[in-house]
Amino acid sequence: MSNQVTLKGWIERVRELGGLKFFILRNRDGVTQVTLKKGVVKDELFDLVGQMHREDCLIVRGELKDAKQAPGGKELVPDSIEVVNKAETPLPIELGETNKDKRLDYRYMDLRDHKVLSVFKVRSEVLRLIREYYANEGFFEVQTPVIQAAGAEGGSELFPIIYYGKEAFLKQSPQLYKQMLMASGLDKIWEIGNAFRAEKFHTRKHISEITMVDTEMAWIESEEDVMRVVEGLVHHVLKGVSKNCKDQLELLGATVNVPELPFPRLHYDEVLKMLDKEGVKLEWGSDFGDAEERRIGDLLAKKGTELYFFTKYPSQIKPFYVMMDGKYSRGFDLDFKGMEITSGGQREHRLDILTKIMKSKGLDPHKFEFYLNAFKYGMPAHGGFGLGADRVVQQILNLPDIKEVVLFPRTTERLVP
Ligand code: AMO
Repeated sequence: MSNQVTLKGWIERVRELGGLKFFILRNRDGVTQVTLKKGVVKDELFDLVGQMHREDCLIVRGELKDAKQAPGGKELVPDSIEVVNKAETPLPIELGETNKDKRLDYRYMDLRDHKVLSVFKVRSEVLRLIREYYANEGFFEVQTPVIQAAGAEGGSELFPIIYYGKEAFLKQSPQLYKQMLMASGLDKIWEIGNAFRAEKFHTRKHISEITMVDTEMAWIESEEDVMRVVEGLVHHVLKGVSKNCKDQLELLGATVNVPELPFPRLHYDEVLKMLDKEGVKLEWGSDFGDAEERRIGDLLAKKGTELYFFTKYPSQIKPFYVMMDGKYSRGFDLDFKGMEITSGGQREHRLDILTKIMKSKGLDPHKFEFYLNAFKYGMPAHGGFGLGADRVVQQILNLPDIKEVVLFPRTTERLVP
């Protein structure tokens, strides 16, 4: 039975052996060998191969036949070849280029490397699974403004813009808006969007434009209710990736371990003790830095634990909107293999206390009137979290740099392309 196919893709390699010519065509699914034997295919097609260069893009129609010696055990014998567009020579980068900056400068070429493409196939599946989870659990998807009048996560990390002659800022997080919605009846919401952080760090896990997944839910009893959603979401994602991305994981040499539920909860004080035993002295009230996070990650990895919450953070290091019970807060973080991927908690919903905490943290409540007003007319107890989608993908694939999972990363050095 004839097996007529149409393949659209780029030339990876051309080879000529006298009366036999081959080229390898690459597309989103893999590579296919196209074989042209003089006398079997039309002369004009045979001659065309001599003018072909790597990365020209073509549409090839013909018969797909079994061929033991060809990659994937099949070869295409063409009836027609349409040259859609030719590639200039020399190429700006080679497949598998190792200079990261150059790769990012020519990202569209870099992505033709199937290993790089696989990272973004996994990323796409992670985001699809996130959507699926929220739909299954009855959350409303919302969009909050990117142009905002105030930030919620501390003033230093904002990107100012000029908005009709006034100063405004790019969204640092949907925090204030998702909380205001808790007074609305949209009582379980989620959002995916870009958030902007003017962070001048050069680390494995910081970029200036991130993809954030945010959740907020009303009528909760405590931060436990929120943590159950976080772990349910991350579990759903890892289970789905391990099932649906087998080829990509194999190509990238990554193994996904589906975690058991519930994830361990480690009290902040307990983490300090674990670090102390390791000879790492941290004063009560300090936040964990990258070194401490990695240390804890290594300790837990020995027990086969890759995902774990840090709970009961000191009130002094959590933002104003987190509910405080004296010196401990109801804020938590979720770490994945030694890296924070989420922070969240129960929020303070009592206006008088919230205003007091804001003042004690040096914030001017008048600047947040639009937000505080929402607490005057029946604001239920609520909580939520923000999950860095880029870091989730990075840790699933064990990649050393977050820029590997972002198509066009924004950093202090990168604005183009
Ligand atoms: P936070 O500021 O901790 O919390 O951000 C939440 C998650 O977003 C990711 N993230 C980043 N990823 C890469 N580069 C960055 N510069 C960066 N900054 C943050 C991390 C982090 O855990 N409003 C709160 C969340 C909440 O309480 O609902 C917030 O934004 O994975």
